[in-house]
Amino acid sequence: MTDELYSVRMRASEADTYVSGAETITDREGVESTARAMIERALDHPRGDPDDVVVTVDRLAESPMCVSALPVVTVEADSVESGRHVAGRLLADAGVSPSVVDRALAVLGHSTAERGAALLDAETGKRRDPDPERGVRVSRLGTSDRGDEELDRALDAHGLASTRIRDALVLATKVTRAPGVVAELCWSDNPDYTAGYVATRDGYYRFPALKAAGDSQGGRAFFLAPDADVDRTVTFLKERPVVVDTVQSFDQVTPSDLLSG
Ligand code: WAQ
Ligand code: MG
Repeated sequence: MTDELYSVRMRASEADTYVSGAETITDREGVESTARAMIERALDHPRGDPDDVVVTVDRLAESPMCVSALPVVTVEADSVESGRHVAGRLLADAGVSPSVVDRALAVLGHSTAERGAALLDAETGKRRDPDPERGVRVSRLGTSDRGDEELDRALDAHGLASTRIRDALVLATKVTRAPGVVAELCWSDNPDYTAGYVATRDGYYRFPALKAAGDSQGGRAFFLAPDADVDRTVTFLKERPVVVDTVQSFDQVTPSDLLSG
């Protein structure tokens, strides 16, 4: 990447309701094509017909932190129940108390069209984000040229070539680097997309289904250590540029592989 890097981000809304958003980091040369692609995606979004599309371009004031993508582990759970059970176990292992896991499942199961993630205290389940109506939007994240190539090659080799998976892996990689964050839980609000994941500092654990097909509720929850400094966490998530530069392992496991461990 050249020295001059830009954050390009987009948010689209319809009658003040969030429809879609996207964010990436690119060099000077990529700014225009990136912005154009984001606008096209926004105007053509299955969730709505936005009347307001805002694209923000700003030059990064600091060079990005280069990181390796989390190891990817696909958990071959054959039902939503089994997937959620294993997901809960992984979250518990990362320090999220069982009642907070239930709380998070309920939060994701009842939210549509939120632009950001819910920040939950891992011990009490209390919302810690400053504006719970909107959640916290992670920004200033992307891939380097090398990260791009490595991700393409690895995702393709494992039958995971999809922008959605790639974006989620990059986001989860940044989120689990944030000071104070112990884990993330996510599934899409797209009714056609049932897969979801748990991310911890150890890996990106994906499940074929964390919700039923046709369900248009989904979102993201980030779990915070009880002693986390929320301002620091939020500043990192929104402001600190992070790019994925390399990849790690890609594995497949069964639920019993994880539960017996
Ligand atoms: N920062 C914080 N929250 C976000 C962001 C962001 N940059 N982008 C999306 N969200 C939240 C927001 O509440 C969305 O409504 C919700 O996440 C879901 O977003 O490996 O596609 O883009 O196959 O629908 C998981 C991939 C895909 C699993 C998740 O999420 C896999 C996905 P979506
Ligand atoms: Mg998205």
